[in-house]
Amino acid sequence: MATNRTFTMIKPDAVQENHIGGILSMIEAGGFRIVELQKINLTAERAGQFYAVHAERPFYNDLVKYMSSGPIVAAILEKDNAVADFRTLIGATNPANAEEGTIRKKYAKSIEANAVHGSDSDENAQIEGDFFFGSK
Ligand code: DGI
Repeated sequence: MATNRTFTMIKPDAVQENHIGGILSMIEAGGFRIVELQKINLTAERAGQFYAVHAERPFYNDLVKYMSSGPIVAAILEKDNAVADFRTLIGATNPANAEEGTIRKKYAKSIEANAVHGSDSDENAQIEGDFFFGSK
């Protein structure tokens, strides 16, 4: 995956509450092109693999349980400066700190149920995109 791509997930609470369309609209309005898109259920095992980097964190078990609690939407997005610009569009991890106009400000319910994931580096964007869509 080229460095002008990032990876995102719409998390279970946002899918459950019918915010797929609203979130994808904000993504497209933000200048991102949706390259790959898939609605899928993560097993606890797969969710655990995806968040393995957080395995030692106290919230890991809750995070795995939450991310496997219902369907998610996984997508690869394309834009110049995709990783950094997407982190700006989604806002802070904790919605209490997310700026006005961000996806998490509008749709996140808590630091855990925070509506969307966005890769934090080009390297992780590649790894995470491949996790769902395979290497292209
Ligand atoms: O890259 P982010 O998603 O913004 O944040 P991250 O990589 O630090 O954490 C990954 C996810 O783990 C985050 O979206 C929600 C969850 N998380 C992070 N910090 C906490 C947390 N969940 C709980 N319950 N408590 C935390 O302090």
